[in-house]
Amino acid sequence: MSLKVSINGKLFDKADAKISVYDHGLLYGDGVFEGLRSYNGKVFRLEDHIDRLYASARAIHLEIPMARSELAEAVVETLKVNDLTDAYIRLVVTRGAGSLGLDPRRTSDPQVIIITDTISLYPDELYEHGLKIITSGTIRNHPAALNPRIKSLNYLNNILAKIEGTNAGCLEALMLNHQGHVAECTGDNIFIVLKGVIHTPSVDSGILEGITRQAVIDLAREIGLTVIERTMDRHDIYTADECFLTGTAAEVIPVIDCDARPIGDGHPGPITKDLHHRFHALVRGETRS
Ligand code: PXG
Repeated sequence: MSLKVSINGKLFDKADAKISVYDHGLLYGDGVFEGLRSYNGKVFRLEDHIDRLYASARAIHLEIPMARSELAEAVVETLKVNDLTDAYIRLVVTRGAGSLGLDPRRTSDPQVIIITDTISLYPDELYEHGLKIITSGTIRNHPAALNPRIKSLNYLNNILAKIEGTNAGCLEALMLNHQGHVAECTGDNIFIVLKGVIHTPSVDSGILEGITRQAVIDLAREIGLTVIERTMDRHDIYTADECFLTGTAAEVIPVIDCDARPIGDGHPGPITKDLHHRFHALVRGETRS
């Protein structure tokens, strides 16, 4: 059976799920998206992702032609018809087809796309031994140009940084903001542990407010750890005891090396491992049938 893709509430076979070449999503990266995950047939923090999608759309003056509840139901329905339990879900809303000019008033039909598919994960080995990252020369978007809080279809900065990473043999790359402070990785938020305290770049560092990031901050505080959201520099990464990344695909993954400098003792740390397990338990608990 071929996978079904939902476009504007209608299901199409994957091969027939198509968008106009005049769509401003394609012509200009004019649209927004979300990446979600389901476990055991249930979507983790669906409402949070829907909220962030509508906020991103709001921020780019794009009205999603569907109620939130309708979209949430369509996500669940698409998972169900595809008989997927542990899946990756991509929501995309484009500005729709228009003329070959920038003016969004010439577009008429925003496209609401729901793709559900199998998820490709980091190899298990990396959770055990940790990830090496490098700092990319490509900075995160200047917030006054395109606010990183918006999950827009314009992800070229992150893709260029990702290429720098993979060319250097690293699966993730650290991105700084326009002031040279640490922002985040190309598709993951970053945390460090120093003397038992957790630090992560604040929202005003120019980051996407990750849903996994928030879940991990809440978990850490629940077990009595202090979490500080602040301006961070690479110095903080280089001198940390532990470092880890959070994201929908990655969950919680240890970082053991940045720019060829070992972090701490060069092995995943105890707080990172504990939070990884606790995050798993949280996800299992929230997605139990
Ligand atoms: N920063 C950036 C720039 C992201 O794109 C995150 C942080 C983590 O946010 P969440 O809400 O997922 O904890 C993201 C999310 C993919 C993929 O296909 C990327 C993300 C999420 C899911 C899949 O590479 N990035």
